[in-house]
Amino acid sequence: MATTTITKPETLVGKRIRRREDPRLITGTATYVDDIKLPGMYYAAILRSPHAAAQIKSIDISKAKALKGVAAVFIGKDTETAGAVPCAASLPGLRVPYHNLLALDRVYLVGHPVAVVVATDRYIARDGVELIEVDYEPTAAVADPEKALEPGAPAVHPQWADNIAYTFHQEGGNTAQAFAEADVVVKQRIVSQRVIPNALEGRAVVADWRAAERSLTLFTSTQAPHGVRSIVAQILGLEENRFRVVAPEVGGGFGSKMQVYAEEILMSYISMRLNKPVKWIESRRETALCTIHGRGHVDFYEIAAKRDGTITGIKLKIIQDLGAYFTLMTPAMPTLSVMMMPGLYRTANVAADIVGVFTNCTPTDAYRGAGRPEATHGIERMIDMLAVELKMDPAEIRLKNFVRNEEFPFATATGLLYDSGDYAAPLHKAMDMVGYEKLRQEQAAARAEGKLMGVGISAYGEICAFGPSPATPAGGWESASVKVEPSGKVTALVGVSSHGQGHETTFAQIVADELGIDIDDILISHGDTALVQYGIGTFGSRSTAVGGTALYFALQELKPKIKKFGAVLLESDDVTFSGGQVTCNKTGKSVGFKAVAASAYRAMKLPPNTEPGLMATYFWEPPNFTFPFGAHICVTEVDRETGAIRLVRYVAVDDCGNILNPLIVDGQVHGGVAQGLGQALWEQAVYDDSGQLITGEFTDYVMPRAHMMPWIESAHTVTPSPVNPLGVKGVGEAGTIGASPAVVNSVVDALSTLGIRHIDMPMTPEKIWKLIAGRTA
Ligand code: MCN
Repeated sequence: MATTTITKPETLVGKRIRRREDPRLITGTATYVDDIKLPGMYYAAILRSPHAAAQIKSIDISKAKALKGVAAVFIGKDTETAGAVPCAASLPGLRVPYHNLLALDRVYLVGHPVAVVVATDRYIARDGVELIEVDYEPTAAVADPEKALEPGAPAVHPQWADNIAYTFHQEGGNTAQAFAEADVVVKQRIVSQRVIPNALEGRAVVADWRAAERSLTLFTSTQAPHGVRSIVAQILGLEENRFRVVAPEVGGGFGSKMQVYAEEILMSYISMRLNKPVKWIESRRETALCTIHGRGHVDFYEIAAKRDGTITGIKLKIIQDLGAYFTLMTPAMPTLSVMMMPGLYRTANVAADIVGVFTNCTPTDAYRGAGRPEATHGIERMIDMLAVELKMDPAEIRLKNFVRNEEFPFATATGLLYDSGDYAAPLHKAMDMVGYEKLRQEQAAARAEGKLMGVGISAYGEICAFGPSPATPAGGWESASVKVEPSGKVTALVGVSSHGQGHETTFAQIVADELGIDIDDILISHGDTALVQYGIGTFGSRSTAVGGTALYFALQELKPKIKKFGAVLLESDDVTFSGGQVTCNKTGKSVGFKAVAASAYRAMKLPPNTEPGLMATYFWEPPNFTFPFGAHICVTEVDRETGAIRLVRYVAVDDCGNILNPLIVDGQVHGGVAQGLGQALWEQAVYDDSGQLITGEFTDYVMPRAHMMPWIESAHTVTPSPVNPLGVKGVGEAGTIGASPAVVNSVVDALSTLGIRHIDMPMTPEKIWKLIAGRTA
């Protein structure tokens, strides 16, 4: 019975395997929500408020209802029983506004949904929207969080005149003493402006209620299908076991799709009311107005230090622009910034205050990095300013203050336990790559010629792999099942839900290595609650460290059973399983994985105390977060005449522990850097004083295009995490977190000869030109 087929001797983890999901994506044959067409399906379009703040005096839907092809029109009072958009974050004293699905008597932001028209096609639905007459009485609005705090500012929610949703204070060590004894204190107001997540695919929903079966299927472009199912089921009183949520192909999310949005609840509700499938597809304008925004910080930093550059204390006050309402995690975002405020530095004394402020704007929530880019931007700008003050090299001051290798695991002043690190290693590597000393000489020569050349460093750390369950509202574990078919084909069902990250490749690499089988025999399945055991979802760069580990443990559960079935086939009780073979240790005879799989299902002769079949499930609770880190260096040249910034070199050295797939990790870093550069240089959600979003289209909102990107030279150092057996940390957000301070530090360095010490983002040519013109004059 023994075979000698060696199917796969080499290991795949650590190799640059091309993404297995790409052929269907780049040939346009993948199935997105908008590709789903169901018999008798209706289409929905949403009327949204043109005002940032207004009373609704009346709504006349009669003309819309009379339009041929319109099946129904819903307004606020029709959907009152359908509940509200949920917020899962809780903080002491938090004021949570009731976030209704459709406006009742007031609107609180431009884009506030007012009515839904359901029709036989999407064009009729849009025409129906045009026919609704709403009598609004506009009231004063406020779109700037600092102005919202001024006495007499318009109240976003009339019941809370001060516009304050909450305040929060956290302190570690003795900041008062640190500042009292400091040789030098540097202060700066730093803005991390509001930006708009723009995934290639906007949000999209198809809801299909089958009354006879009491079942609902919701196809939605989400990062967390199980979370959507639990929350929508609770809101609408649905039975979770008859409610299937499917995330088909998801064209990016960047955090914005980890939410439960009004449209997901509304379409489910409408499908149930009409007993018909109904589809809603977001327009680009709706993305800008109605999907969450990111960042929205005004930060006030103070940093205390000794003359030798030792940082002794950090104080931070964050004014967080929350928007008019909360989505799932809105109020929690700046608390993540507070957690990461010491960055990679040893400082034992920190004090932070947050003021969460309502404005008549789109809610802010998790956008790639979620709180950590703001924290990194702040501390990395402050370190540079301190270096200028102390006339130290920005690399030297960082190296002096980094947590030292022997101090890990390192307890921070904000209550975290950094798992592992060698913070100097990526900085040294990045400095080697750019030829730091020579670069500074070139800069001196360029300056002598009157050129504006800058070198900017950022050293970032991030908290990711969310996370131990006590630290996450819906649980921080992850799950995986491994199912072996009789033919030896293997399906891994993972609770995380990839939407561009490449899990179908990296997770298959784990399976291939652990089972010693061909990667083509493996299917990674995710994003369908009817197929996959419960999972938490993909966000916070957690999928590999938490979901990948759950998968690893599910595979370990399976191995003893594979051995048992192999032992029966080999008629031996002394076998090993490796490289896809069960081998008898005495005779050297072996049997291949496929034969073992077949025998487990044929079950002619079962091993003692063993049931037929080959399947294992594992739910893994991580003991801690993981803390990746890295160093980016950006070289810029600024044109004196136009203010244009040229990105001359960009070096990114990241450490995400052991690397499963360097090709994918580089891709993640490149994409992340693009978003960080977008924030640093071009992107901004600009509201006018009346609360109109004036950068709500791609003509005004400048996304980085391919030709605007520099060549990114990426490299890695490897410091395994002790938190999980794979030794991995997250990388999905790293590029974004490291990028913005590297670029801003570089441009400020370029302009430092003109006496410029800080520039807020985005550093548009106009802003830079005005700064230069002001100094030159
Ligand atoms: N990886 C690896 N080795 C490591 C760490 C990660 O090979 N040591 C691989 C992973 O297996 C995975 C990818 O790198 O294929 C990212 O893994 P991870 O850091 O675990 O992050 P997640 O998979 O949890 O993805 C979430 C993260 C976040 S929070 C945002 S926001 C984000 C991002 O990933 N949004 C993205 N990357 C994105 N990429 C695309 N294309 N689209 C998005 O919306």
